[in-house]
Amino acid sequence: MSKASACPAPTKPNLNWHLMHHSEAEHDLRHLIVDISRACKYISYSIQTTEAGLAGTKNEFGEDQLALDVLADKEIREFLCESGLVCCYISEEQPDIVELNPDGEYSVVFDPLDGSSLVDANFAIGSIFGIYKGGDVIGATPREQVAALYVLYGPRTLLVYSVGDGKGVHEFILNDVGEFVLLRDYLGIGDVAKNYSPGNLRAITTNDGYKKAVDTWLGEEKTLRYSGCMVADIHHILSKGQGVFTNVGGGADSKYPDGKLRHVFECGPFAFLAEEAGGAATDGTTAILDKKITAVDQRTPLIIGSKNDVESVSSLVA
Ligand code: AHM
Ligand code: MG
Repeated sequence: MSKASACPAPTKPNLNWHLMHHSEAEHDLRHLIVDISRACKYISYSIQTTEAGLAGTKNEFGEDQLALDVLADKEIREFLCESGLVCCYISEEQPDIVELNPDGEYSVVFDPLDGSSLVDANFAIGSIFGIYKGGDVIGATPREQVAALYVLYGPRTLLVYSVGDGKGVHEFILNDVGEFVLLRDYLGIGDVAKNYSPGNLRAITTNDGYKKAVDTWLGEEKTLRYSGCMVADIHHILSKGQGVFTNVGGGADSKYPDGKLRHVFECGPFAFLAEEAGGAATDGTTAILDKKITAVDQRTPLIIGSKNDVESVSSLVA
């Protein structure tokens, strides 16, 4: 007679259970991801309860920091410290690599609150994370990430993570008792985009290839989906199972010669998730996952989403 397990699979798997039993993440990596998710619960609460205003300080790029940017950065730092698992981190809100526990085996790269200028308009915003083993993120490539995740603070708070290696990309929802529970597993990105999401659109005045790409999308009558928060815009692709998101440069004399987005903590984590979901991410010539990280503030063009469209836009803008 076979024995009945005393611990059957839960009807609603939570993040910790999923990391343990589905993704079979190493003990410490699982704890680190859960600790990051705990920080994001506080951020989610702060967004709902804190009045959005300027903190009166500037980040390393000279941009005004919002009170919520600073708060989110602090909340994440506290949980990374508490975990004891992190030797250093790179944050959009910090000018340099921040050293934490010298014995910590992981590095974390993050944008604490992406799209925070949209807070007053009550648009969706998000947090982005990439996790590396060891302390040498500069000189590494994003393919060396051992996990990537983001949290989207919209009408609902969602968390999407992957540990790569064919284990898939999975979506969780923050429920009323403060638990991230599985909403959809194995998010996938099909090869053909019906939706397009054109960031740094000002670049079409000087980047002919980008203009051609946008004209093509218009001619094909694709559907525009652009909110101004890459977390929301790329989540749209993962959620609908297709789409293409771009943020490319406008040439040497333009405001953003290499596009607006940062390689290490914005593009790298999303490239990891997109490839795992069956999509692609490139700067036009090199896969984002294979592009070396040279500096904390390195920017890169990004074309991400459905493979066929990523390829056709790349051939125009490369
Ligand atoms: P942020 O990290 O300062 O919020 O900037 C990044 C954001 C992305 O989320 C978004 O895709 C992009 O900036 C929008 O830029 P633009 O308004 O120029 O299209
Ligand atoms: Mg950002």
